[in-house]
Amino acid sequence: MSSSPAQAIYLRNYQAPEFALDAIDLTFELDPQATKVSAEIQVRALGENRCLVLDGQDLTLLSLAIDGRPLDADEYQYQNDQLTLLNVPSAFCLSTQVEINPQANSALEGLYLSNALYCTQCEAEGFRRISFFLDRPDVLSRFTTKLIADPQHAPILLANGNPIAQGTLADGRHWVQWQDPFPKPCYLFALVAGDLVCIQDTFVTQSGRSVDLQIWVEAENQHKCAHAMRSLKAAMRWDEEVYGREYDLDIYMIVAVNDFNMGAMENKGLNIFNSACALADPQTTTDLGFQRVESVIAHEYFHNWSGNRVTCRDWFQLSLKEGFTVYRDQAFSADMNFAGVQRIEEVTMLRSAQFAEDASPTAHPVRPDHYMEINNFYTLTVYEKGAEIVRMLANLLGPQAFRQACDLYFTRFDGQAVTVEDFVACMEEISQRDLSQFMRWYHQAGTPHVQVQGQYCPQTASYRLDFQQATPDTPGQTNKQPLLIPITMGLLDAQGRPLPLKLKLASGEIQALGLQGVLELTQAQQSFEFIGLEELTEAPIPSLLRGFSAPVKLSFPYTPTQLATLMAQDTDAFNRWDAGQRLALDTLMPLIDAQVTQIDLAQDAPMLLEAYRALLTEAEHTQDQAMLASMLRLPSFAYLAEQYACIPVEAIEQVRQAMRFALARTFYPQWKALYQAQISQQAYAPEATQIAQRSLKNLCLDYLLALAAVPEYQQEVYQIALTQWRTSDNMTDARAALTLLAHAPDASWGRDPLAEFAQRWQQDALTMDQWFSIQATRPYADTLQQVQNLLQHPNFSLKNPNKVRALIGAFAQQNPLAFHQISGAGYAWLADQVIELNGFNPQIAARLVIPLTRWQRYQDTRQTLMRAQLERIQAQANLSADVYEIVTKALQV
Ligand code: B3K
Ligand code: ZN
Repeated sequence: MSSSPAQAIYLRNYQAPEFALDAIDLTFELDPQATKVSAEIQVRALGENRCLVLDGQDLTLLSLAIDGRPLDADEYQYQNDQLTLLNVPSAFCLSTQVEINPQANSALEGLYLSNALYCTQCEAEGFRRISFFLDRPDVLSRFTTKLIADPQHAPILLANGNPIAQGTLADGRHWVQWQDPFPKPCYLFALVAGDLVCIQDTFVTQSGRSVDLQIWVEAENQHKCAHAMRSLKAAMRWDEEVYGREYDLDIYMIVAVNDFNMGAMENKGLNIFNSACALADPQTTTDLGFQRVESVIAHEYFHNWSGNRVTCRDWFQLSLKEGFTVYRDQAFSADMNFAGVQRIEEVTMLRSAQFAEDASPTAHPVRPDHYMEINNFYTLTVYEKGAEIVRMLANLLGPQAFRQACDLYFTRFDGQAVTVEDFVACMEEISQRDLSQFMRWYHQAGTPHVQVQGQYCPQTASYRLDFQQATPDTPGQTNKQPLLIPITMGLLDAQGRPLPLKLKLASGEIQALGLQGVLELTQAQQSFEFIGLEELTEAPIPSLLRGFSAPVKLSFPYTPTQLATLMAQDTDAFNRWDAGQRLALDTLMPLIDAQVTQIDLAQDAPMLLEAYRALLTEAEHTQDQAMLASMLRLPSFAYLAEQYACIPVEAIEQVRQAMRFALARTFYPQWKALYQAQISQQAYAPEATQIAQRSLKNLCLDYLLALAAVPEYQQEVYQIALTQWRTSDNMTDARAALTLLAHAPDASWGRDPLAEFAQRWQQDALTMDQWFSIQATRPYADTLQQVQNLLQHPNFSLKNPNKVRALIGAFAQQNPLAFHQISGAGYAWLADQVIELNGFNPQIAARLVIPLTRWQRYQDTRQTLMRAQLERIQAQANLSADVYEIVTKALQV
């Protein structure tokens, strides 16, 4: 908890540092409760100012000297997290010694203990909890780090860079000294010490250098590292091939720790990972888990260039490294998996979760202009929408020019701390385009709405598309300006055949675009006219926003028949899927509005019925199970909720379940046959084809279990799920079956399997997280009571962020019926947890409170109840800046 009151920091007040800290030589004498940190810092004044103000938080100052001369008490001040040194020389060596208590550090920021392991997390502002320093990303220093520890407790001592010396002291403690040759901001500093084992490999870079790859874990996790290592090597090769980027040190280390606030951290040469994002084995990890490991390993590796070699000038520029790096890891994952489905998954998340953030009290631009607590800005907007911005740039420039612009960026700014403008300037320079309007994507919060109408004119054989764009107001931002929105598109005839695009320009000139083009929307209203459509007898079908070419909500008055044609025929996989989503929304939303409890497909959903029939008829012959599974999946609760200003919680859930039930019943033989056709005798491997097959199989199982309460199907579907649970050799299938059993209306179905799971995995913390999540997401109101009981379970701990996410996070974010129960009990319980967490881990507390901040989206009773909980939290003494900022924003609107 910060001792100073929370105050906003503004981008417009940025000032360059007045001192350079060229080098820092650190010595850690590690001790659980009293670690001594000595630092020798080479300081150099850059201007006239001789008053040096360093950051430092919760540090016990032991000694302070300038060029070896200890300072008198009147020569410095340490208060409000700042150490002020008056009248310093223009260049000098500052020696500091402080004491810190890693064991008492439950915020998991700075140096802390995870079980018996010392580890650090310094981004964004954790280094100030380790040593006095200029804790800002635009101060780059060369780091040397000496670690001293008891060899019994900490036989392994790791830090950034290369090991340069080691030895043993007279008192029996051992030490290792590390040196990082690359100047870096202190947020990339890391150390790890403890009893670890290592999986080793080597990678030969494109220029022929050999790099040692090491993954460090606790001994019991040694068998779970192969996938991370494979992923790392694939990422290293990919970055060489696609971006020409080579790794720069002789050693690359990854450490997995159990207690970690986020997924992982890209510390130079020493990545620290949440074990959930590094460890994987078929017995305990689902396909999704394997894919997450692959993408997070790649993400952190890619940061070595997009983030570390070229870093951020200030924290407002966070998306400069995060948006770009997410874009890079998405492109990597698309190359490793099925690209179409990969894109569908990215957009699904963006449209349900990031769009919701954009429409909430915590909405903010991809580059925010102020913050109280920077940790609150590691958001979907900064990461995922930031990645969409880079994707638009890549598409606007085309692959060659984009690569050249990236080369220019990496070369020009190597070793520097830069801004979003610097990045976009490289794009401008290479493409010779003016991207000043495009920059609005970084400044304006909110999701743009694009409304499109089509006008077909048989007389002139032309088709005109009329576009309107508008971005809604967001807190603190009104009157948004038009954006440059790239619309990748094509036209289809009524039979679904692609039509050549001949665009009539304002000059009267005709531009032939081939079968696909990109329309650049720049104005609030704009029209595009296509000519030469003499062959047509009726209006063409526009396929708009292919590949989701811009992060917008696009509407077009499609008829159900047009959507069915797009679903079946469009050349763009994403739009085939999205046409299905549109058809499903158009079908489900009127049923939700009517609050129906039963659906007669022939009457209530004739086109959707036909679409499913067509998909299931072709299913047997499909080569693309991944795509088929995506096409057959109904829109999620979250995506449906996003369509409503006021979310009808029960009606959405009721209609989704009724539709699932109706589809299950109508196509029961097809689901069963398709399910059986996907059962494979192959040994489990987390590779794309198998993953696709399992996702289709488990989707079929999901439909089958929709009939769990129907007497004539009950026994059969129960046996199918139970058999899968009992016989599967991998967690993907086991978890899918267990979830469906545990979520069945008859609670007895899940009882034994859940007990068996706990019995088998109680020693395995990560695996037990899944057990907590499955129970937290049972879609019944009485789940709250069960979740309350689970808080007391011996495997649960509020101190472990993974557990908090698995139980409390899953309940609040993935169990709408139970969380939003009209009594308000779900809200009150969440608030209790937030208040407790605020006391020891503000970052996690601030994440957890988010569902309550979305109160505006629910009906009055819920609004009142949610606000009451926010007010209760706000009234707490000792509220952290993290929670204070979020709660205040939520109550201000
Ligand atoms: N850069 C880190 C996130 C740090 C979060 C600090 N609260 C992980 C990543 O995005 O790669
Ligand atoms: Zn990142």
